[in-house]
Amino acid sequence: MIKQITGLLCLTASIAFAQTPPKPYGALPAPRQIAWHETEVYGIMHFTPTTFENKEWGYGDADPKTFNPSDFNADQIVQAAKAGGLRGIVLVAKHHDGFCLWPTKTTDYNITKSPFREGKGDLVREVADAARKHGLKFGVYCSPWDRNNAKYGTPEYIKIYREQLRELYTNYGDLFMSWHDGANGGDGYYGGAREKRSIDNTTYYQWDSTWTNYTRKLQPNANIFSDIGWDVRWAGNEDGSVNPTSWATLTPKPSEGQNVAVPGQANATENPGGTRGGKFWIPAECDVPLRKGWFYHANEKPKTPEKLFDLYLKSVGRGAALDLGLAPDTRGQLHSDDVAALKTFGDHVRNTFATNLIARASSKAVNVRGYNSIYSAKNLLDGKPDTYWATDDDFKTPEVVIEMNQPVIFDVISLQEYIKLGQRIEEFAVDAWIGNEWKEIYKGTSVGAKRLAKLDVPITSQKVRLRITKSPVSIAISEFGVYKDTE
Ligand code: FUL
Ligand code: CA
Repeated sequence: MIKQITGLLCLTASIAFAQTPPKPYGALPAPRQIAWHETEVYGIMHFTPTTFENKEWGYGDADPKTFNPSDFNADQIVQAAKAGGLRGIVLVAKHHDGFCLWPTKTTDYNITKSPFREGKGDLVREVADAARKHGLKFGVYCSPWDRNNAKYGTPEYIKIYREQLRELYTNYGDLFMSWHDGANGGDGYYGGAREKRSIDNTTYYQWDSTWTNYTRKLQPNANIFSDIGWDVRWAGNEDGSVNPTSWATLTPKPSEGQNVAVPGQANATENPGGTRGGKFWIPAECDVPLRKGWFYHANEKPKTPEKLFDLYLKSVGRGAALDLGLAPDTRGQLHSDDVAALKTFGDHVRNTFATNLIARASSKAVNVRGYNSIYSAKNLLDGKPDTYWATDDDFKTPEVVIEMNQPVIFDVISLQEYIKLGQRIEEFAVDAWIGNEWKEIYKGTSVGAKRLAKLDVPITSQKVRLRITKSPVSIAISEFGVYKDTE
């Protein structure tokens, strides 16, 4: 009798305990980063006097009058981006040439000195408005290296740069990204000096105080992108992909001989793969131009939609984001080739992922946390990112079998962890029931926000099995799906 009561008490206690959500594991994403993960694909737009000079890096000496688009149309650009499935636009408000696309008070080298809208234009405003009108997020990139500014290299320039950020942060609504690149110093016009200026980028820009006192204060929802985060890290290349194993966490490291890691002066060798168990949640952004260069050049062509889909799988499908460079031509619009490539790519993604072929299937998991339906394996198939399958603390390598009413044909697998509880899974496998036995069809590592796998050949099967094969803690998986690539 006593034994029975104790047993009962233990059972009740363990149920009550197990009904609490799993304890978070490792570094966690901030709410602004969770919103960023949902963006998945966005664009970065380069359009300055450099476009009209047909260069990639303007020297900073172009007459502002060269900035003279014949038919600028922010709607055309944003609509093409939207058709491509892009959910945000980062505008290069100032590139290395120093030309400001908004009527800044910090320098005369700006749009009001150009013929654009008879000197009354504000291109940042036009792109921000168009983005919001079509439901896209908006962000900015203001280059710290400024090849036009006479003060570049002196402490005064830092005040100017911060004031430029302040203008951009306070006049254009809520930003989803503040993009900071690492290109620094070197030769330039510098107010007519035409010389080489080098700065010590470990100290000169004082990123910590700029990000703390300007970015965080004025745009708390903006994700800071740079080689080292703070919110989103550079992928370590400009090819549009990260490693097949890529963790959302990173411990930024200084480059050799330095003691601080800063943009442009960090040891980015770990950036494509991240750091397992890294100190901070800093997922990767894969920035890659739609064409060859970041700026428009008539002799270049956009990437094919097939190539873009492949990059999508190697960025978004590895827990990162895809940031596609958009380069308006001298009219101030995207070339019809770019519009077509974006549309076909967008359709490809939309059509492929339109229906999870196992959405209506039944699921049988070896374990559900506390026998509680809140954590049921059904949550894997409901299309809702906020519901998840979780197991008891000691079930670190569980499996779940999904069974359909009839066989389905698929060649893409999708898996998403419930990242609010951290990146937990280290290895997993997917099997299909083929010819009366389980056959392993895919083996993967890091999952995080999303893992997509394209199989070499389509599989026909009525049953699939997901096996978590390595995890330091119990699992929390929000979505599992199989799809047929529409090509
Ligand atoms: C780089 C820059 O140097 C390129 O010109 C471009 O703006 C790219 C997006 O970032 O660091
Ligand atoms: Ca779900």
